[in-house]
Amino acid sequence: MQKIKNIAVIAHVDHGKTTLVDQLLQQSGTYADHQEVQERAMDSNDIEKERGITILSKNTAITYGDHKINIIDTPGHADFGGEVERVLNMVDGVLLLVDAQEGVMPQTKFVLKKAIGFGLIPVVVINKIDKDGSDPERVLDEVFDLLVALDANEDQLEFPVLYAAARDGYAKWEMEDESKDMIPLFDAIIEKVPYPVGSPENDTQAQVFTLDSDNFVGRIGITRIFNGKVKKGDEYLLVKADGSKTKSRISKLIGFKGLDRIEISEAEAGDIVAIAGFSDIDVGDSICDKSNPVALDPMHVEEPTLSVIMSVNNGPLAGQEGKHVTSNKIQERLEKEMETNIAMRMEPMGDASFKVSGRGELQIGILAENMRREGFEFMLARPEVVTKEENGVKMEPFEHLVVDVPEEFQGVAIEKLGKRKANMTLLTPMPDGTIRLEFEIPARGLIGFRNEFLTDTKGEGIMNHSYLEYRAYTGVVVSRTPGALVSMDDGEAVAFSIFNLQSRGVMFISPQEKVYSGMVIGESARPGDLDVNPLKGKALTNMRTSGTDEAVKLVTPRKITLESAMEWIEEDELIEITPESVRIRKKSLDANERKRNARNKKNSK
Ligand SMILES: Nc1nc2c(ncn2[C@@H]2O[C@H](COP(=O)(O)OP(=O)(O)OP(=O)(O)O)[C@@H](O)[C@H]2O)c(=O)[nH]1
Ligand SMILES: [Mg+2]
Repeated sequence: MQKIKNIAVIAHVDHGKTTLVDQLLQQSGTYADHQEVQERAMDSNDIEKERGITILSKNTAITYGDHKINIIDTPGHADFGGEVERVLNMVDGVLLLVDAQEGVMPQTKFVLKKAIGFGLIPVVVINKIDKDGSDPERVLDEVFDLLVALDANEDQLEFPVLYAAARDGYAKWEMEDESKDMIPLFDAIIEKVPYPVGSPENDTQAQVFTLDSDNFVGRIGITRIFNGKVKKGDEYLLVKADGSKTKSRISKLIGFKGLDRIEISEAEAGDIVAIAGFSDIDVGDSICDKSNPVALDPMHVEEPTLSVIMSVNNGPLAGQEGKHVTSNKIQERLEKEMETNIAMRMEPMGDASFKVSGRGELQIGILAENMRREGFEFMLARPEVVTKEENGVKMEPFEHLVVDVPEEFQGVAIEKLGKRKANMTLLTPMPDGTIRLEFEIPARGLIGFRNEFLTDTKGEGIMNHSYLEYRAYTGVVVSRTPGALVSMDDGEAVAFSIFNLQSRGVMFISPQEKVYSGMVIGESARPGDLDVNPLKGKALTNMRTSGTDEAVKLVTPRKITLESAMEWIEEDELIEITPESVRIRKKSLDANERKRNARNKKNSK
């Protein structure tokens, strides 16, 4: 029987997980000579590469001495917390990375809490010790205090600690040790992470934690084998969360080696392999012995906290840029997403619209971004938090928020967050002269806050947040103050009128861009919406003769991205998303109707 270790690498965003996995792949000699590999090799999909963040958990395998180590790299961003939760039950240990300067951050708490909940003993890796301002001892204290606060047991409090610079390829047991290579970390994994329990002699039990597909064999489930063996060509039972069972034969069995996948004929308890042959295989399903099927516990992840209504584009420019524009197509795509993404939910709302729920704006935004790249066209409304009722009390999600600001911005940060119903729990002066403020805040209060915060702190503030728990609803939270500049005509925007409108606020559009009545073309400098005309040209003769046209200098418009739009829009606005454009519009395109609605709203208050 092969000696196997299964680990997940977990941490707050950017603390160096994927970079560490690079080095483990590199230094274990997993790559073939001359194999060309990119930096952060595990971040393999397009959006991950573009943004330099991990979105999906992915597994790889290396050989170290006589051991096989299966490693799962996980995302650190709070919105993808479900990706961490779904893999923690598949491993027997975790490497918890903590940035030696930033220390324990909101998502460090979230992932460690989950790991502790699964009974795992973390191997703590204090990373980026090369950084100026790093303070490994302070960070170690923070980790210890956190474990105590999380009610860790005695074994867990005895966690091993290493100091590392993943980027520079070394880890060591003591700060004084020589900075050489990753061998101390390999040794820590071998010594400190327990072997898988379960036996190849038992009846087969395996669980799917990732779904994949292959043009030739169809759906593939990446599974952890907990007991028994799986053999190519043999028949097994697939047991779903609802208890339904289907019998099928394994048509292809795939093993992992570095970035490669290799066909194998058999694998046994403790290992992680990919299985093809079950046409309706889903994340969380069990693959069991056909005569004695004992299903594994279905996966549990935290419920979504944020939802957005996605609907068919019905604006004047609808259908011009997208390939898939119908309600049926959108529904099909969303249903497919829900099969693999166990942290998201989708609910048809009638009226060609769907409620899509997830952990945050980024998670929903990435789904929308993937869809537009696939040729979809649709609209999104303002994100709303998912409230629920407990014993007759309305509850809403709260987040743990940490902001780091230069001292001079401390006041404005506290003031603005106060308006958003944040409750300050901690104020810590940091060694680099900045102030760290910690808050508990309703998730609602964070919608649209990032932009304002960056402006208020002249781009120097850093904010991080992560899901805390549901608490009683807190009443009204302030939202965007500036109004919208709304086009009152259809056509192509004209440079000269954009120039004239610049004094009214910040423009979102450039000359020649298509606009329509009811489309938002800029942010007004004042509260309250303003109907404006971006099509009003100057008579041509004038243009040629006046000479003053030299002065028509246009300010670069603010670029509307999917996520900035999600942060920015109000309840009466929508985002129109196509493969080529992201536009903001009023829900009601008719100016008179908008005025009527506004009046009614005011009267009802
Ligand atoms: N100075 C320094 N920078 C590092 C070190 N390790 C990683 N980085 C840098 O930190 C940044 C983030 O690294 P990643 O490996 O993508 O971090 P991650 O934890 O995988 O990020 P997410 O998956 O998005 O949560 C990159 O710019 C790395 O080059 C280190 O030891 N020292
Ligand atoms: Mg990563």
